[in-house]
Amino acid sequence: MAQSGGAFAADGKPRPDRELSLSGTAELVPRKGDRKPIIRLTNDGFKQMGSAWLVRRLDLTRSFEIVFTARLRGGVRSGADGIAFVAQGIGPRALGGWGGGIGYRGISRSVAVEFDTYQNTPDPNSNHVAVTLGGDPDQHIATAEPSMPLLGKPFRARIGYDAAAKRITVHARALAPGATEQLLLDESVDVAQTTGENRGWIGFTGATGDVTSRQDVYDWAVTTPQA
Ligand SMILES: [Ca+2]
Repeated sequence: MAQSGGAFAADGKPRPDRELSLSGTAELVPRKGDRKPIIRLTNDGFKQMGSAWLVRRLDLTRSFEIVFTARLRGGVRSGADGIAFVAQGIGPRALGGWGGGIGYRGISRSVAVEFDTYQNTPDPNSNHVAVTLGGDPDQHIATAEPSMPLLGKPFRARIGYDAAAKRITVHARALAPGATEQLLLDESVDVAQTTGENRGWIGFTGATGDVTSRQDVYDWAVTTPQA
């Protein structure tokens, strides 16, 4: 397994400021030590949307896996709207709609795995994970309800793409001692075909609406199998 890079400084340490392209309300929040900064997609304000993409394109005809920790903290009113991992073929400044759009609505050539904390009309509940295509969060091709709450406490997600089988798998677990990982989704998706790109952009989006939350992603890493 090889760590997918971004830009690296002369001392070999990652340069997260050059590794990611941020749009909307997305910002990097430094952490102590050598740890990569937090990607803060929204900051508890109304009608925010943010996106953060790896500057370096990823070969979407190959398998990959991304792991990350997310912490979605509710605002004064219960938290909304959630975050998504997205692979897309639009570009490194792509940004979608606020509210139930989770920052990816309208990113037309995309595959999203959303972690949705607010029940809009098309949603099954206020705690679901779903795969959606073409930047349309109203059309879930698969949904699952995790056993842990997406809102409040941090959770660890692992999203794998098997390019040979053309399947996306989504695992998640609470970030607590003894928590077990749960397979949430295992869906047939052709990422390169759906994004229209053999080399596309991957990253995260998030949004708030009339209900808000602070939505952070951190400790993320992308791996690709060696040829
Ligand atoms: Ca929703």
